Amino acid sequence: SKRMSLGTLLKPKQEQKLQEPEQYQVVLLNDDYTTMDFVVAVLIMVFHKDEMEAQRIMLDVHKKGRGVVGMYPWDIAITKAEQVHSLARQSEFPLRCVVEKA
Ligand code: NFA
Repeated sequence: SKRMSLGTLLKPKQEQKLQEPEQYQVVLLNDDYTTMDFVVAVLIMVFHKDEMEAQRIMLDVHKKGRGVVGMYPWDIAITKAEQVHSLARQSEFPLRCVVEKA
């Protein structure tokens, strides 16, 4: 078929929307065995929450069964989930989190 010039097919660079990376939710799951203090410590260490925000998220997960801890690009979300599982395993807690498309 007849070929179009690239200039007609492509928008000028300045008009092209910057492609923001897709965001994924890291969701923390409640369980009956992981201590509240451990969950708060993980939220501070892995997700850089302050003490009050970490307490709020932990209690929300404790009451509701699950809760969004943060939104990140795929690679960062997966790495944070792995860090949570690694810390939990070292301390013999069953704490789990999952990564979900936002
Ligand atoms: N439900 C746990 C307890 O009562 C605390 C907890 C909160 C665990 C959030 C996992 C996630 N010790």
